[in-house]
Amino acid sequence: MQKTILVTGATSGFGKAIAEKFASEKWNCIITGRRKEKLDELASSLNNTYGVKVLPLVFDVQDREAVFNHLSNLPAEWQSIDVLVNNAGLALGRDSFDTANLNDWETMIDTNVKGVMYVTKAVLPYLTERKKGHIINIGSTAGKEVYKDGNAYCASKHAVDALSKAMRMDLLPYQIKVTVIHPGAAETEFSLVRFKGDENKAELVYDGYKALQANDIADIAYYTANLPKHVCINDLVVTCLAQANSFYLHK
Ligand code: NDP
Ligand code: 8X3
Repeated sequence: MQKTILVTGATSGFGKAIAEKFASEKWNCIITGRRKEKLDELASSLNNTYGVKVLPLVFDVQDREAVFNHLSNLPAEWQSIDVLVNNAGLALGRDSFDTANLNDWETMIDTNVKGVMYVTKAVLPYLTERKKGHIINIGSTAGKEVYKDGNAYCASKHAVDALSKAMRMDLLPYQIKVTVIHPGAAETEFSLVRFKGDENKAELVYDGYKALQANDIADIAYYTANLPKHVCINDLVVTCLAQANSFYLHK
């Protein structure tokens, strides 16, 4: 039977690559994001290229009501979700604790932490009812080590790490797998968003080494989602060859 994946933040970067990878393997896809045009474009492309069914849903994961409105009453044919990927997220700014912007902090916490909680809560009934499913959370090396000027972003990704552990324990009775993938530096729109459209600053992040690419994370997500029923990768840290951890990057 054809499987279904729901991936948040599918308008660019990891989320888009994950949707493309699973669609290429004939999974039907529920894709979400705020940028409707990009989402519709991806939906058509997946449908035309791979012949899979695609349901694009436009909402902001920070908006609790919107999350539940869109996800709680999915059409019956879309309720058998096999894999949920909590990927939507962002960093805003890279500033010292004393000068960082409070609005940036709130957006990161609301998106990266509360967004994951809202989406998971809204989707869980479909998984618990069937006693089956797999939640893949996208954390970060920033969720393993705090780096200078990373404050709230690192805190939000430490929260994703903690939430993943909590989900894994609490969902054991339902036979739901929980995997958290923690990537290091990866070349997506991430730095452009972090540095608020400053292309020079964003490009510098990936200058002088080969960073992870979005399709690397998509391949890993696909691998973790296709292991035997009794096998679950709990926690996976992945960096490019040039990076050892949050602190050591060889350029
Ligand atoms: P991108 O900026 O390329 O993609 C981020 C995605 O998240 C977009 O599709 C965006 O869609 C979506 N998104 C952001 N905010 C919201 C929101 N409030 N509501 C709904 N969707 C939202 O970055 P990446 O692909 O790199 O990032 C994906 C995840 O990976 C994030 O959680 C990030 O923290 C994490 N990560 C990234 C790393 C990197 O170096 N790139 C390394 C480690 C982890 P839209 O704008 O259309 O809403
Ligand atoms: C993104 C990787 O090092 O910019 O989560 O925090 S880093």
